[in-house]
Amino acid sequence: MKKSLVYKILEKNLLSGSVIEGNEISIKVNQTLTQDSTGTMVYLQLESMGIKDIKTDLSVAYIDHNTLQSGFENADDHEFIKTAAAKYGIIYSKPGNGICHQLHLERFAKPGDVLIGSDSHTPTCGGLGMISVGSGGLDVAVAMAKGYYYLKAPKVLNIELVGKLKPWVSAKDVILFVLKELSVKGGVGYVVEYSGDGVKELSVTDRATITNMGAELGATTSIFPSDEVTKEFLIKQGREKDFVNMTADEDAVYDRKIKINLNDIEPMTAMPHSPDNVVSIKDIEKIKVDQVAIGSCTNSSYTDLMKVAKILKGKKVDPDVSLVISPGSSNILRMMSDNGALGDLISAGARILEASCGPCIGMGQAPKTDAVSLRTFNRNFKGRCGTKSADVYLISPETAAVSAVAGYLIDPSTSGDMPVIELPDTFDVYENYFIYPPIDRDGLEVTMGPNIKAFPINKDLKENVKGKVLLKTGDNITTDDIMPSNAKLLPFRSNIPELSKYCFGTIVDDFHIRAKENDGGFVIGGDNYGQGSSREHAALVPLYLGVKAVIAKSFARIHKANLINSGIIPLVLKNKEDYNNFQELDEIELVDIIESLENGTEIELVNKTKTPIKLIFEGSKRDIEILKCGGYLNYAKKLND
Ligand code: MIC
Ligand code: SF4
Repeated sequence: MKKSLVYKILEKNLLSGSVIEGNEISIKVNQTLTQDSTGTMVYLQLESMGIKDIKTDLSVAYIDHNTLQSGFENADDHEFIKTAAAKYGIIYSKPGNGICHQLHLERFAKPGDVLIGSDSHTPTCGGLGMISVGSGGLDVAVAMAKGYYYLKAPKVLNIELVGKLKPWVSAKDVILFVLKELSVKGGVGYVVEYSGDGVKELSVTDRATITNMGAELGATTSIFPSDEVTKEFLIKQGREKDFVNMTADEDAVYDRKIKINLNDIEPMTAMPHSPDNVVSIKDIEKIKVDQVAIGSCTNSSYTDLMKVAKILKGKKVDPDVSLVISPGSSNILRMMSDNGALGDLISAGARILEASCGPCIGMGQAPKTDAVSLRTFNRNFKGRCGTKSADVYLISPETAAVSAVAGYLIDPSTSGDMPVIELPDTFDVYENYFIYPPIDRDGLEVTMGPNIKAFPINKDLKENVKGKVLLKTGDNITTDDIMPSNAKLLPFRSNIPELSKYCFGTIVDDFHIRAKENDGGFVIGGDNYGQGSSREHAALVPLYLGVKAVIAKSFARIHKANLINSGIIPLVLKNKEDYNNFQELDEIELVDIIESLENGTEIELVNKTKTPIKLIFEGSKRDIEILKCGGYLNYAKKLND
């Protein structure tokens, strides 16, 4: 059978199982990445595994999220990660070096290899022909400790790109267009594989913008072939030796195919409050803008920021607009400083931040009350920017720059000639923000500040599980809803008890109180429960508060894996209409759950006042063993005993 690129790489790295759609397989992991806000948990978990050396070819610990040190907490987390990196043989990327995905693409990503990262936007490196999957921190710790990763062999959705983008239309508009077509759950269960003549029209960083936001489709990952464009990118980064040509077989077999003519795409925006709420900008009324934020792992490449600098050169940011720019990497910032583009940004009135996630994760720059904020980022969930009443629109860097000058959200294609960016022959890479692990690591220990607390561990699953419905949520609940993340809360990523006070904070203020008063209980969700980030805090905090199971119409991939790893049972309603039969504080019981899980039969839920409801567990035999042990760490311990 003619193979997709995805299946070729999975087969190359296969450790167990057979790569047939729907089968559970394990694959060899070549590289891992962590960032600091998920990384503290990862390295605590790695510590608990008692290993000496990691099993990957390369692992990198980036510090890019919690870079605002308003107290000792973040600085302590950085120190912990730095010492853990040295102890286990991991490369440490200092704060200020840039955003993990942009840096990994520039410095380490390799076509044909497998990367697992504790961040949902790890698929960015798919732009370079690599299988790069975002996962919960524990899966990354296991990948480092054991060298493998388990996943369900995915369905493959082929997006064939033909034609050429019109002036002022860019890669961001392409992925917004795809989101409009497929929605935030359209990619669940799939890897998206791009092909077609249109691919060669896109640079590696354009491709990375597209694979980055495949996370917003709910896809396991997205991938582009590795071709001459990839080779040229690697040569400029001084990494020609990493190049391998990787493409799908001609006439490869796919589970679903879509064809997109790049020429049909217009400048787009995702309107509040979902990345799939997409329209063509020309079809909406002019909107007055208060803030424009440029950067994030989606749009902070050299080309993106140079386009912005060219548009702003000699112009002035509108008096009512705050324009803030966070570059993707220190090298990009340095190059723009050397070639004068940084001066053009500053002269126009832009606020320049350090190379980091910055406003994308609410690390400062929360807009004013009721503000309209245009962002080149990837998520516009309500409240994520730090201001609940703000409206965030996702747009391309071109649209951002033109709108910052105009003071309104406008279609950039009415703005005359589009800037063309010439890439330098070399990116003149330098290494001063990377700390490589010492060769002799004997006797090295980690440093843990007072803010770093132990993480909760579950107990063995019981045959019957009962409790009250603590919360009933709607569809597309995000991990930003379950465990909000902002400048105030990020310092507590290694302090679950403190974080727990804010659980489900965008929906209710008192979830932690409800949970304590009722000795834990259940959460009821709608479709696509847990979409968004990879943060396992969205499972660890509910675990700490005694949540036993989440019952939903359907789940997002990474969050479901995080629930299982924490020993919280994700259960799907057999009949979606039964969602209407739950009310908060209903007393419910899961009956004979272990027996049903083992026999693969439906699980009966008894609701004291109503007729029983049928639930389904959608997972592998291994997942069931993990749940029976009360989570992955207990399971791994039992395997070792
Ligand atoms: C995000 O963009 O939501 C984050 C912050 O990068 C998260 C990780 C986290 O919560 O630490 C993600 O995307 O996985
Ligand atoms: Fe950082 Fe934002 Fe990218 Fe998450 S989405 S990794 S917060 S830049």
